[in-house]
Amino acid sequence: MGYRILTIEDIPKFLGSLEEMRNIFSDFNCLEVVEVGDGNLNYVYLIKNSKNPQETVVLKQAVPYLRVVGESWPLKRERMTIEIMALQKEIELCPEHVPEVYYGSHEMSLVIMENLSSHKVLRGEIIQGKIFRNFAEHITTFMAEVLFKTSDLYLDHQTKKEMVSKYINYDLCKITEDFVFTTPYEKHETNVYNQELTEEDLNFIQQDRDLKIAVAEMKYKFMNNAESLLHGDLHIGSIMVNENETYVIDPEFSFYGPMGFDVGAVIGNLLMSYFSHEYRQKLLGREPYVYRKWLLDTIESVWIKFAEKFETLWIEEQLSNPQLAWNYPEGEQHFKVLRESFIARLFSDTVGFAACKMMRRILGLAKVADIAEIEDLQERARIERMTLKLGKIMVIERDSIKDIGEVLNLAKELSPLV
Ligand code: SR1
Ligand code: MG
Repeated sequence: MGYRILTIEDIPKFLGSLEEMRNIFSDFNCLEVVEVGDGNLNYVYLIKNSKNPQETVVLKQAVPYLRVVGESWPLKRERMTIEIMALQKEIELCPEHVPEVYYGSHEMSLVIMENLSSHKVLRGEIIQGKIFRNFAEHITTFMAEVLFKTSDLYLDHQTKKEMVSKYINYDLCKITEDFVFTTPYEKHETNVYNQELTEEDLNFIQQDRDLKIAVAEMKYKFMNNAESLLHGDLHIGSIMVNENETYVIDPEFSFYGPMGFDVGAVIGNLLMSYFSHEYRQKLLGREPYVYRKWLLDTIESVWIKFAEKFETLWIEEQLSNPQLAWNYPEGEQHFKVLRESFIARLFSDTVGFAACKMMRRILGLAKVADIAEIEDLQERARIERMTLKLGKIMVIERDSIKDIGEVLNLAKELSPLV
């Protein structure tokens, strides 16, 4: 079967032709298909048996262009091959936080997976001011398991190098290199700004020596530090939640890169949510304190729990597989020093990448709804300026910021928690 772009009308027949769907659907004549994707890249459909809505799947297909722009922006559909492989690896390492995959076709560039029908996209839920008490616990388990167990700290030398080459993702890495690390920091035709931002606001980022150098350093790290298999786009729109469960979706940007890029994505997005809720909680008719405190506590927990879980996995790995390297009287202490310096460097990367992820959402092409959908453009610009200021400090000062508490204090200086 050659590649073809499926339409809503085609999908029931296509599903009916798949052996794997016979375990899911009892009847292919009553399938309801709705297009649900509002992402930038792909088409996503929700399919249900109208007579038995428990029988349901999600189908995601990559087209040979960027969905949000159209055929004028070609993008190889083979990105789905990476997404399918990344989902399979994540399921192997952390099945409790990844949707089940029922069928994947590299030829058709599509994947059919579990419909998380009782879960919603975290960004939308946060915009509405909902609290998820288990989120930090869950997302840190996912990140620690996947980032540790795909790194050289866990894999043997050959497997790791084979993985690096298997997950080469030229096209989507180029999107990140351009839209996270390049165009937002220059005058570029693809940038989109709130009209209330002034030339001075733009130059504050686009013409500052220290910032330009710091962002260039982060870009080089992104392109050269093949540490672990990353999700590659772990913003809060790539996470689905309900009160009890958390699922990570959409790993099409997956590749071998620096671990701090994923951790920074989560933290940078939550910092933007914190700023946006200075305004949003008032819109919802609430005092902002409780919700914004939960956001700050969550950011703190994301770093602290991630670092603890990552270190625990490393210690367990050493105990199960003791290396001669630390097998001498002071070896345990020396191993501890290595772990501390590794995690301090990972923290600096996390802060630097979080900063880039924040600034790009204000000045670059792709926005976050938390801020971009604030209708009062002056209020939006006020929140955007805070985001730019914090991003600038974080990326320039990333090596001297000592802990996550200091990041939160900087956020609170720009937008007091009251
Ligand atoms: C042109 S694509 C823009 C962004 O959408 C994705 O979610 C990634 O974040 C990418 O940078
Ligand atoms: Mg995505």
